[in-house]
Amino acid sequence: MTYIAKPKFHHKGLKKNDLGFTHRDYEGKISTLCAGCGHDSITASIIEACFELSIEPHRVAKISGIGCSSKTPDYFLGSSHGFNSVHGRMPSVATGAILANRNILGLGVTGDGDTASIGLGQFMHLLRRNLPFIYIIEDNGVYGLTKGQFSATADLGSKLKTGVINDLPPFDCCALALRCGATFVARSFSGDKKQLQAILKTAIVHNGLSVIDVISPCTTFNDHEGSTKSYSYIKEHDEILNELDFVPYYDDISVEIDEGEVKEVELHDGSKLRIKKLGRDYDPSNKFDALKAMDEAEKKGEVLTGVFYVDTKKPNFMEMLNMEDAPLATLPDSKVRPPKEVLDQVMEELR
Ligand SMILES: Cc1ncc(C[n+]2csc(CCOP(=O)(O)OP(=O)(O)O)c2C)c(N)n1
Ligand code: SF4
Ligand SMILES: [Mg+2]
Repeated sequence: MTYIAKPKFHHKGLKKNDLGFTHRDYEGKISTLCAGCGHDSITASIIEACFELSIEPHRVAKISGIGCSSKTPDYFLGSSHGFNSVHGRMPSVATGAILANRNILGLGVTGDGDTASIGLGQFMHLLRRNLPFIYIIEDNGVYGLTKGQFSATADLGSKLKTGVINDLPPFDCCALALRCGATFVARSFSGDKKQLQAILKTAIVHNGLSVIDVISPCTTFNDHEGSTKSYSYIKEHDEILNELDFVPYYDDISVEIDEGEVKEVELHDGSKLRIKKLGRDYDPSNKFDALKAMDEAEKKGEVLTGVFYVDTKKPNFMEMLNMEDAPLATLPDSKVRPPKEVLDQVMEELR
C-alpha cells in the first residue's frame, strides 16, 4: 500500500500552495539543535522551497548520515520517507533508494565531516554517477555532534574555541564535485535565505546530481574570532557570484529582464534559472570558469557563493544504466527475478 500525504485541516487564513498544502505540511518535529545553529536556517529554507514548488511530501525520501546536520531531516517534511544511515555512508544508501524507485525525489542532508572526512570515498563515487539526487552539505568546518573537532573542510589557519590552530589545508567540496562529475554545483550561506531557496528550487528540478555546499555556522563550537566559518567572518567575506532567480515552468514569466545582465539556464522540465551577472562575465555552463572563479576567491580569502556550474545535457545514472521507466520497486516478481529454469541452468554451469 502506498501512503499518500494529504493536506491536513488548517485554519482558513493559512497560505496554501497549488496542492492545497500549507507550510505546516512541510514541517517536522521541533528542532533540538542549539539556538542559532545555521542548520536550522537551512531546514527553514528546505521547507519553504518544497512548499513553494508544491512538492508532494510522500514523493520525497530524506536520507542522511550521522551528525547534528544529519539529524535535521527529522525537522522538516514530517510525512516523507526518511532514513538516517551510518556516518559517511549516506551516498550508498541514497543510490540504492533512488535505483529502487526512480520516481522518488531524493534529498540528502549531510555534514562536512560526514562528507569530506569519513565519507569522502562514498562522496567521490556518488559524484561519478550523476545520480538524480540533491546532496546538501551543512558545512560548519567542525564535527559539531562530537564537540567541535576540525573536519576536512576547516580552513588552514582557522582556530578552534580551545585555541587549537588547523595546520592542514581543506578539501573544497564544490571543487571536488566539479572535477568528479556533478552536474549542478553551488555554494550558499545558511543566513542568505533568498539565495539558498533559489538554489534549492533549481536543484529540485535538476535531473542529475546537485551538490550544494552551505556554510552553516556552529554557534557552540565554531562561531568565535579566528574561525573562518563564523557568522561574522562569512558576512565580511561573502562574495556573491551571481544573483539568482528561479522560475517554475508552470508560472507565467512576467519579470523584467535586462538582456545585457542576465543569463538564463533552461532546466530539463522547462523551468529556468536566471543568473544575474555581477561585474564579471560569468558563464555557469563552463567548468573551467567555475574552477578559476573558486581559485581566485580562495587566493583573496573570499567565500564565493552562487551557482558555479550547471550541465543539463549529461545523462544521469538511470539513463547510463538504461533502466526501465517504471520504478523497480513497483515491478512484479516475474519481471525482476529470473525464472527457475534460468537459475537452474546457472547452477548447472557452476558445478
Ligand atoms: C563510524 C563512526 N565514526 C565516528 C562516529 C562519531 N561521530 C558522530 S557525528 C561525527 C561528526 C559529525 O560531523 P559533521 O558531519 O560535520 O556534522 P555536524 O555535527 O558538524 O553537523 C562523528 C565523528 C560515528 N557516529 N560513527
Ligand atoms: S553543536 Fe554546533 S552544529 Fe551541533 S547543534 Fe549545536 S550549534 Fe549546531
Ligand atoms: Mg560539521
